Amino acid sequence: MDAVEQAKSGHPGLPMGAADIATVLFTKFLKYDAADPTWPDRDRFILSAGHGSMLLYALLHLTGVKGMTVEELKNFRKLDSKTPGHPENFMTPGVETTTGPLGQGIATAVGFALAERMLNAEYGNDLVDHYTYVLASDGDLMEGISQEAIALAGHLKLNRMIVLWDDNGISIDGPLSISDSVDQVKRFQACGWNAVRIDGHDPKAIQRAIARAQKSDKPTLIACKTTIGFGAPKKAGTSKAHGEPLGSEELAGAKAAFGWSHAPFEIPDSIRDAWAKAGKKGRRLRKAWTDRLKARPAEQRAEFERRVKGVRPQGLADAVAKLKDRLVAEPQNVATRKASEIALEVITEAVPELVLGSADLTPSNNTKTKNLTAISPGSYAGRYIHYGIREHGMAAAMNGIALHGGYVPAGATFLVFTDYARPAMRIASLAGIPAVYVMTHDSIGLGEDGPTHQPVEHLAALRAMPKMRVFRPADAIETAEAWQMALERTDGPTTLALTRQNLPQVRKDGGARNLSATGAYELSPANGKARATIFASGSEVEIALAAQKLLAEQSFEVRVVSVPSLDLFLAQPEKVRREIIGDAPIKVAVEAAVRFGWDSVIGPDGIFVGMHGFGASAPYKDLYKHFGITAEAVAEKVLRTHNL
Ligand SMILES: Cc1ncc(C[n+]2csc(CCOP(=O)(O)OP(=O)(O)O)c2C)c(N)n1
Repeated sequence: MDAVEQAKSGHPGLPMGAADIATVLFTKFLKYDAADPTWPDRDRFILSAGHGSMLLYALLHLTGVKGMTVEELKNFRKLDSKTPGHPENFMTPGVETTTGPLGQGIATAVGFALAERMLNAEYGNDLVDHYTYVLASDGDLMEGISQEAIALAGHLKLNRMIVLWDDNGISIDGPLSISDSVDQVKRFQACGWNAVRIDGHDPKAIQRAIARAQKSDKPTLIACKTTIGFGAPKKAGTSKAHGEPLGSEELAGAKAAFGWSHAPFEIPDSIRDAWAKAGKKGRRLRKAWTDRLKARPAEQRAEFERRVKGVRPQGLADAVAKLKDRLVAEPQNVATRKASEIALEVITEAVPELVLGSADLTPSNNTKTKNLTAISPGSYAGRYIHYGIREHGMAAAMNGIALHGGYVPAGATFLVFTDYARPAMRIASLAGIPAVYVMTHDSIGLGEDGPTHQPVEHLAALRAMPKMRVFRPADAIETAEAWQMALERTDGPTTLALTRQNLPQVRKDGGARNLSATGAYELSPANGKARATIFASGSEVEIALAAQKLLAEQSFEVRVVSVPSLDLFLAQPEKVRREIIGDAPIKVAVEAAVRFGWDSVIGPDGIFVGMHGFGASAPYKDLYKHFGITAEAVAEKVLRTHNL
């Protein structure tokens, strides 16, 4: 209450209403040691209702997490504090994941709970054996993503996932009854969950319900009936307690109601001691766990430690270099989705923590290599996840899998459906989560399925997302390089945009040097001084090369620059960019997508050959002709500009 009051903004309602739930959970159940908030076998606590962040910060402070001082509580919502408006896992020790967009936390928790079971299947009960607790609000359960999440968790029987729902019946506009009449208990039960209702202010009832949930063979929802802003004389139970400071009168009234006579931020010793004790209760368990880890054979222990720390294996670069040599010896004129499968056959062996999956497009995304087995309900030894037709749920679960530790998740669908996954992809970018999105059917090149399935603005939209890296490889070698870059990256996500249609292999060089690492490089130099540069990505590199040939036949020399990652290229130092862009007077970009973003390479006067609106349904070769994305069109536009 004091922190929200001091910040003059924030949400006191949830912290006050859910304090009883959190107290029982943190003092009686949660397995953690405040001295080491990153201990791999700790229970995870996810505050899905991120607006109630002060509850979490108060808990981290009281249990004694290092750095979570009372000063941080006083600096709530201030720049560079460890107490930002919504919880950020990269700012605050003890925060498991960034939350704030309602629904993300509960959906991310599914990934945490799944990773726990998968790692348990690999390393056994004595190293991996913990619960994932979620505190969710009405808003979390109203969001559509919650359905994808609970359906997946229920199906997979993730019985170590326990959701405590702050069932206070209030949101911003007023009582929930003005907009919702779902029976959440029945909904969860229909999705294969246990679901019970309790009084969320009765510590005994909370304790009994969690104890029972821990023994369940299904995930559990505990609907905790609470009063928002519990204790505030007038605002309790109303939307006024939700998102604004209580104000001095209500604050004083609430403190009086609780018999609290201490100054703001002052915590009496007896209470401080009791919480400090709670913060230490996992210490013995952690020490015993460390002993068990030490008792493992050295190699196994080192591998476990490497994986949970997120360090990539030694063999990746070597495996990719060898694959590239093989591709040079035996060129593959295949779709880049197929090239990705070829790369994965090698990479999945080199990177045992890579876990693949698809939102029900496995045969189209080419993500399930022969060496991977799928996990199934109750059986978690495997490295492939059938996420079902749940793109958003998949992307959020991937965040949880990555944040849990021990795995690198790669999930797939069609590029156009990144729209369905985008809010979770944005969290991955913001929170620096190294997930990989395998997005196939990346342009009008998918053909007959038509404009609903043909992405045109998606590359630009993804490139605009800070810290998201987008690769659109041109052939099998660039695809292997893109996979290498995606997996070597540990500070953010990568999208691979891959074709449905076959492409010629344009690269003739193998070996360890990764040309895609600068985002763009000269693929085919001019024979003499270049009069134009053609930049292209993915399937249009082939068109750029054909245009180069056509122009050469007319003694007009141009160079071709392949741009597998426009955003990575634009992030290069100016010198590198200048060198690759070159000084040929005419600049052309060819990409079967909208122009947005390309001006930073070709300038406003550059020639753009691509899409100017939505696609159409037809065989892909007809579409390329129809939309004028052809070598002839490129050559003609270059010559016309030259002759101006
Ligand atoms: C996806 C998303 N939409 C909208 C919001 C804005 N928002 C923040 S809190 C809130 C109401 C939440 O009500 P409830 O979940 O019942 O929380 P309580 O009022 O009980 O604290 C809304 C709409 C958001 N954070 N995320």
